[in-house]
Amino acid sequence: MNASNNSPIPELYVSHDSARKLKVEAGDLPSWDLTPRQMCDLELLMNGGFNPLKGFLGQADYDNVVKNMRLADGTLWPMPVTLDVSDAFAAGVSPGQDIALRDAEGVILATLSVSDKWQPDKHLEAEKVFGADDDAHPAVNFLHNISHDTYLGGAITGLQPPIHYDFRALRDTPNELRAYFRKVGWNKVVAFQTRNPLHRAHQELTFRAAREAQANLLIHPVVGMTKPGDIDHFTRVRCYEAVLDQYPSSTTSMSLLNLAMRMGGPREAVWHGLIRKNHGCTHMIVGRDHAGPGKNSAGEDFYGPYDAQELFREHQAEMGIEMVDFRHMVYVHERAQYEPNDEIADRENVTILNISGTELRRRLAEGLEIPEWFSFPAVVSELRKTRPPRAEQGFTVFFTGFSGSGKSTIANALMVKLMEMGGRPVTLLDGDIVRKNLSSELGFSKEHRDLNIRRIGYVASEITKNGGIAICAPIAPYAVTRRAVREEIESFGAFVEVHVATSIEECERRDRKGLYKLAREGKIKEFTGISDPYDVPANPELRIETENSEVDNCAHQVFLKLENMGLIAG
Ligand code: PPS
Repeated sequence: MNASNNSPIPELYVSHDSARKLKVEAGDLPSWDLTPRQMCDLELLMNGGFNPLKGFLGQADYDNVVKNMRLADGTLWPMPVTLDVSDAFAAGVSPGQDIALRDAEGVILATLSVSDKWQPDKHLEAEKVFGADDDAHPAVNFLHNISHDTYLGGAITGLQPPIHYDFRALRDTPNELRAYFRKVGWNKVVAFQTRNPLHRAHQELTFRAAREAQANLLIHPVVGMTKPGDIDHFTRVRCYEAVLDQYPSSTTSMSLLNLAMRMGGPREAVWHGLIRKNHGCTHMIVGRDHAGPGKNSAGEDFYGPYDAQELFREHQAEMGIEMVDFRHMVYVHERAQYEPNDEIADRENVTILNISGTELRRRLAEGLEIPEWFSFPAVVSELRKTRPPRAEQGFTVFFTGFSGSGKSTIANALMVKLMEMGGRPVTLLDGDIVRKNLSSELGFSKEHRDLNIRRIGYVASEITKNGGIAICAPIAPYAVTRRAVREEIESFGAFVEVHVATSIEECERRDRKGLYKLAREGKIKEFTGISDPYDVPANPELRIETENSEVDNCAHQVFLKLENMGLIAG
């Protein structure tokens, strides 16, 4: 399997002149505005990154990919690459028709000749592709709560690549990389896939891999979509550039990959292998817990730490790319070097050091030391810029509970305490205030409530990103929407969910605004707790019982929680 993967591969683009003509014609077609994930998928479809796919999967291919990791003709393909659209859009489109695919600004990037339209069995997709129908898996959550319900399949005609303004010189299509490898005579190339900054262990691992495979090295970080909460790609690319100085430039190169990861563990590893082969690589590094999604809702790992290596090994001959597998690398203090954990024969007599991802986040959050044996000073300094100690970051406190539960009162008291303390601007997004200023046209249907909460989430995420404190106090009855808001905010700072757990009976007894009476009389429809649902938060950061506590005491509990989480200096 040592032949190079350097020759050109097919793309789905038409010539420049045809594209110009087709674009004008496509202006009249029904058009779909691509979601961020679909933009990533389309780019890799068009540039050959997903070769041999010719478009978004049709139903027969989809069914076989889900069940057997293969297209309908038997070709190995582990990940459904599907175009999900809203029911309203789907209703106006039939197989046999062409549609235009546009980016967020409305630029037509491609047309799709629709061959299939169907409603997928998402439960089956979750079970088969991701191993469990559990929303704790980011891709399963995406499938059930973000993805639309109808899939369109069909061949793509590529008109132009998506436009990127960031790091343009560092992005390469498969054919650009293949041409580069031909030019510099790299016949064997080992790819390193990553969604994290590189530390010394990664450098050692990549050096070893290149040595083992006698190959050149391609650092191939994902800059499309990674796991919610990951370090943003701007910071990561600055970190990569800092580390690249440590590699010999004649044997190592870096290129950015606009992939939307699914965190699908073993299947994702095989997918990554096929994508790297398309990008001209002959080898790929698969380490411990490759593309791992974290813990399931029972607190256990979704996949075994080396399941991805096993599945890759099983299929590598067919894939045409070889795995360089690595066990966990740890630092051996006495020898001042990194070694694979399972190859340390004298482990009784040496000091083995390791800093996990969680421990690194803790040290950054608390402004603690990050030792030189673990990372490079330039990388640590970049990370400290984006992840200052928690007490200097923005955050959001998100109260949820029934109307009249005491959310607003506690939120106000908390705001005053935080303002007394000073240091960061504090904004209160109270349910009633928001409905007056941001959401005055909205009612209380599920759709409107979701829109209202998403607006609050958006504003809170901007405040958090810019180092302020946002205090939100809406009812926010739906767990799924609260989770979406949490994910949006957690990319910038902490999200502290506080369930104000006053019972509906007590809220009705208090009936401070006289609304419960009206709700009982049917004069207010869809009233939360009376005639509309409320999902009790399963794992809020804090749950407050208000029935036997003063407001000040409740606010103090939140204050202590914030202190305990390191968000305010003790
Ligand atoms: S939601 O579900 O989060 O969008 O609700 P929110 O924006 O917090 O608005 C809740 C306030 O609106 C009043 N109100 C109702 N609440 C619930 N259900 C219905 N149908 C309804 N109609 C009006 C109520 O006073 C809520 O105020 P709070 O501050 O929660 O008591």
